[in-house]
Amino acid sequence: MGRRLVLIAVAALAATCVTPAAARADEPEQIRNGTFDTTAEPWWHTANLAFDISSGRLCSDVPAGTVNPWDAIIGLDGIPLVKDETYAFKFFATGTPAKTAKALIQLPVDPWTQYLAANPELSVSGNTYTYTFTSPVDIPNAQVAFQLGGSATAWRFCLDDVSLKGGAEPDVYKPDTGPRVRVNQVAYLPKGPKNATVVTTSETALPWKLERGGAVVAEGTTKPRGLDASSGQNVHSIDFGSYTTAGTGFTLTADGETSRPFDISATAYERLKADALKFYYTQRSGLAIDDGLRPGYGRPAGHVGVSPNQGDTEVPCQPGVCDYTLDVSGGWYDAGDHGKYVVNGGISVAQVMSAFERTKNAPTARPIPGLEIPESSDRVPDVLNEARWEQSFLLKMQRPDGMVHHKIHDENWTGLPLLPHLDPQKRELHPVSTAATLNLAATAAQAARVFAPYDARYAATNLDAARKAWKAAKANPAVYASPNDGNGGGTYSDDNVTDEFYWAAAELYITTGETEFREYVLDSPLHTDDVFAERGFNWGSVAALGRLDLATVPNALPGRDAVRRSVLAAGDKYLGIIDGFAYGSPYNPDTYEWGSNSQVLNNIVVLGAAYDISGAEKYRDGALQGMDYLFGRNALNISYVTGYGEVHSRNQHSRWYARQLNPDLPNPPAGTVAGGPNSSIQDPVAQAKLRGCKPQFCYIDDIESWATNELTINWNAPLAWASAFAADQGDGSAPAPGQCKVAYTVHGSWASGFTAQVTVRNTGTTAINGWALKWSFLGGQKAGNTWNATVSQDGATVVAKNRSYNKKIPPGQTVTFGFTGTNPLGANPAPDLFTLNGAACAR
Ligand code: 9MR
Repeated sequence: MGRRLVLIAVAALAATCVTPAAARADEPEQIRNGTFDTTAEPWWHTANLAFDISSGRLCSDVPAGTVNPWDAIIGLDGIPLVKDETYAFKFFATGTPAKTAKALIQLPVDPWTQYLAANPELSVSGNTYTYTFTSPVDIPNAQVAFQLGGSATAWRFCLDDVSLKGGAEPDVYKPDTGPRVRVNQVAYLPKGPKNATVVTTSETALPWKLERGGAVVAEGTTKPRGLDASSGQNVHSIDFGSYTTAGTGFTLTADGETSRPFDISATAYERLKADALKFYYTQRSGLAIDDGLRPGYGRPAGHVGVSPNQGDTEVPCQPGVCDYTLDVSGGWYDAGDHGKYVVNGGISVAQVMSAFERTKNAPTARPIPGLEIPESSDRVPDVLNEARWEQSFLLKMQRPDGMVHHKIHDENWTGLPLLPHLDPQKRELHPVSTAATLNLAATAAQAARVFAPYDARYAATNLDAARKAWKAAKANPAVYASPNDGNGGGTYSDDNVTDEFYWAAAELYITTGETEFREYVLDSPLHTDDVFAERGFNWGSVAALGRLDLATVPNALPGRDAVRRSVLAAGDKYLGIIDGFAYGSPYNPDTYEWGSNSQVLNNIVVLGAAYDISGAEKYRDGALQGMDYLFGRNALNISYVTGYGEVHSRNQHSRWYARQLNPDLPNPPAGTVAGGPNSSIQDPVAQAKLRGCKPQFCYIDDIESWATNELTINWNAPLAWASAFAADQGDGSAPAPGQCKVAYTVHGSWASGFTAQVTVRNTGTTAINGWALKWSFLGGQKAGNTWNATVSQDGATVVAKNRSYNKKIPPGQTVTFGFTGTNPLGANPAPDLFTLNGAACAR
C-alpha cells in the first residue's frame, strides 16, 4: 500500500514537471547492514529470540504464548532523523505461518513516541513493504523495531533488504471518497427533511434527479454554495424534501455522478436505536461476554482477579497516593483501552439514563426495546439494566469520606490487540478529584429517581452516595486531576469544575426538590450563561447536562420557562450552523476536535430536546439533518457508524475489536460510532497520512489512528439518545395533537405520601368516549387508592382509565379523578406530559 501511494505522488509531480525526489539514489542509507549477508550485527533481539542468517535473510523463530507486541522484538538503534525530512522505509519480510507484525520507527526510551507505525501483513512467500513518514523531530538515535509478540502460537519471521532513506516525497494519502453526490446512506424519513451535497467545479446551478428502479421520481436544480472551508471543496446542496414516498434503493444524480443508494423509510433508525445501546454490553468489564447473546463477541471476563490480570477486585493506589485497596470491578471499559474513568463514565451513564428518561417525558418518545443482555428477563427496562452496570462501578470508586477516585487503569500503556482478560499490567487507582466526586453526585442523584420504581434500595443507596459526594465536593472544591498523569491511561484532567457543581446541583434538585440544591442552581452564574457552545458540550464541560434535565425532566424550579427557552435558543443557534454549512451538520468550527462526531451528536441532542419541549418541527428537522452528516453526507462520503450505510467505519481503535490486526477477532459491533475528524491528528498514522488536512479530511479508518478513529462510551451515549429520537419520529409526520388539557394538583402531602387530583378537559370539538390518561412519575411514587378512575402502574408509568359513569367527556367539559400515592424519595412535581388515548395533551 505504501508503495502504491508513493507512486501516485511521483506521478502527480511528474505531470507538473517537478523533478520527483522519491528515494533519490544519492540519499545516504541510514540502515547499517540491512542485507544480513555475513552477519546480523548491529541488530539486536529480545532474549526469547535467536538470529539465523543461514538463508541470507535475518530469521528468527518466535515462541508461542507471547501477549504484547513488544514481548518479542528485533531492533536496530542509533538512527539519526532530521526534523521535517521525509523518509522512505523499505524492507522484505515473511511470516510462516502468515502473521501481522508491527514495524516501528520510534524514540528508543519511554514514552516510545512512534514516528512511523505500520502493521505489515506478512505472508509465507513474502512481500516488499514501503512506507513513508516525515520526522517530527531532530533525533540522533531513533530505533527501528519489528515487534513480533502477541501470538498464542509459534511462528517464524524473516527479514531482508531493510532500507531507510531521506529525500522521499511525503506520502500522499488519497481517501476513496466515491461518487461526488453525498447522501445519508442509511435513510431519510418519508416526511422528514432530505438534503444532499454535490462536490463540483460548477459555479452555477445544476440539474439533479432522484431515481428508483430505473425511473426518475423527482427532479430539480442544485443550489451553489461556494467554497466549503471544512473540506476545501466547491459544493452545491440539493433539497429533495418534497419527495415523500417510502422505498428502498433510491439514488440521486447530479453533475454526471450518482450517489450511493439509500432508503426512504419510517423505520430507518429503529435497529440503531437498540444497537447503539447494545454496544455497552460488549464494553463491560468484570463479566464474561456471552457468545449466545452476541455471536462472535463472546470472551472471558476481564479484570476479575484471574491471572494474568491483576485486578480489578483489589486495586491499590499509585505509589504514595493511598494505603488501601478497593474492589472496583465491573463498569464499562472507557474506549479501546482497558481504563475506567469516572468523569467519562459519568457523562456516558447520564446520557444513557437520559435516553430512558426521555421515554417518560417527550411526546413522541416510544419505549426503548430490549437489548439482549443477561438481565433481559427481569422486569426492569434493559436500558436501565445496562446503565446500572456502570453506575454500580462509579459507586465503588467512592471513598468513605465521600470523595471519588478520578480513574483506574493500567500502570503502563499496552499495545493492540489485547483482550481484556489477557491484560497483564498492574492496575492502579489514581487520586480523588472534585470533578469525579461531582460526576458521582450527579449520576447517583439521577439514578436515584430512575431506579426508584424498580429497586428502592438501590435508589436509596445512590441518593446517599450523591449527598455524600456533594458534601465532600463542597468541602474540597478544587482537587484537580493532574494533566501529567497520563501514563497507561488518559488524563481526563479538568481544572474548572463550576460546570460539574452546576450539573450535580441540578440533578440533586430535580430528584429531591430541596432548597439547598435549588438555591445553588439559581445562584450559579452558569444558570443564566449560554452553556450551549457552538462546539457542543462534552465530558469536560457538563453544564448543558444539568440545563437539559432542568428543561426536560419535571421540576418546580422558579423561572423554569427561561430554562426551557434557553434550550430553544441553543437549538436556533445550531440551526444557524446547519443553514450556513453545505454539509448540513450542526457542528462546523474552524478546526474539528478529538471526538468531533460526538460533538455533532450532542448538538443533535440539544436540537432533539428543543423539539421535545416545543414541538416546533424546525428543531426536529435540524436533528435529522445532523444524522445525515454522520451517515454519509460528508466530505469523506462515509458513514461513521459501523454496520450502517454502504461504506462505513469498521476499524475503530480497540484492543479487542482488532480484526484489522488479527482476523480471528471481530470488528466493533454494529452501531459503534467512530470519534471522527480531528484537526490535531495526534497519532502517527494520522500524522503520516493526513498532514495538512482540511477539518473533514482529518480522519482515517485505521485501527492505529487513536486520535481520529477510537470508539468510546461517551460517544455512543449521544448516538443512543439521538438514534432513539430519530427512530421515534416514525415517518416524520407531526404527531396528531391530543384534544385535552390536564390540571394535576398535589393537594396534601405528608412524610412519604400525598393526594393528587387530576382534571382532564376535552379541548376538542368532538366528544371523548372512553379515555386512558397516561403519565410518568419522576421517581418512586406509587399510585394507591383511586376515585373516579381505574389506575394501573408499570415502573413509573401510570395509566388511569375511565369508570363506566365518566366514560364520556363532551367538548369543553372536564372529568376529575384522584388518588393517594406514596413518595419514598423526594420531589413530587406535576408531570410535564400527559397523553390521552395515545395523543399528547396540550402543555
Ligand atoms: O475523549 C478524550 C478527548 O476529549 C481528549 O482530548 C483526549 C486527549 O486527552 O482524550 C480523549 O479520551 C481518550 C482517553 O484519554 C483514553 N481513552 C480513550 C479516550 C478516547 O480517545
